[in-house]
Amino acid sequence: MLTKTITEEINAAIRAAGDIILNADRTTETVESKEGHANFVTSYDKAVQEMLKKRLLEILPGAVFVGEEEDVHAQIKDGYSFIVDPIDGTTNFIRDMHCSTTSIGLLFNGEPVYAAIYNPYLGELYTAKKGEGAFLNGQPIHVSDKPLSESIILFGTSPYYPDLAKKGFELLINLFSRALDVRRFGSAAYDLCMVAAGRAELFFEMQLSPWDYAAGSLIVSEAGGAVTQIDGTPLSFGHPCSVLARGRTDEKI
Ligand code: 2AM
Ligand code: CA
Repeated sequence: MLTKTITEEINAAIRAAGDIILNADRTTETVESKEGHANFVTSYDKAVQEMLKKRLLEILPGAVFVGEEEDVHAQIKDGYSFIVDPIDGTTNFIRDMHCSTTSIGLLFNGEPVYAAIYNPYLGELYTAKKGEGAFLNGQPIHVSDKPLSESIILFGTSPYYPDLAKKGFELLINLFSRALDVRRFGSAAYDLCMVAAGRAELFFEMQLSPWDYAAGSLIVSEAGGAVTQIDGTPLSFGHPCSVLARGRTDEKI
């Protein structure tokens, strides 16, 4: 049973992650390249993950913990699983662009039941509990119902998958020609929060990993939106897939 104490403790842990990000000493930061193009990890991604793993497993002992920066990723299974991105928007963090988030998704039997995404630069904590709505700093949020012609489109470029990146730009130019404008933040978790809060109408990326969208997908759906793969099939939380999030589903994209 997901008690208020448990969700409050998760919120406290994600705020502590934000403190680490805000207090990062850039002179001692180390940056390593991971597999593929434009894929980095810093000592702070690892430090935040280590702190969260310890705290979250104290909150729910026995839960599976899946963290982006682990060498081997655990498989989600029945019961509780945390899916965590310690810093979503690592390239922004390295460049000091002040647009990165921490993302914690809590799954029960493979489906998200609680989500928290924190943008420490703005002090914005987005949360959602299955069946109880989505919130920004405790205030209810809702997706926008603006038509495509009045929409802000968010997207990720998938720089690490060149073939997919090209397809993504083709879809982007198609949408751009029918929408108000486009934006690219560099943190998929934050993009999903923007859609949930009705600040943007649509987000897509050709391939993301479960830690990028496990929490954000629940926040969008609890805010009244829909999140699927780009072809409309359900998201997968066990392996990477494309992501399409939007407030309205009555217009063909
Ligand atoms: P990250 O900053 O945690 O790595 C940018 O397009 C979005 O894609 C960010 O949310 C980024 O998360 C994520 N991302 C970066 N590298 C990725 C990879 N190799 N596979 C999937 N998503 C990735
Ligand atoms: Ca990350």
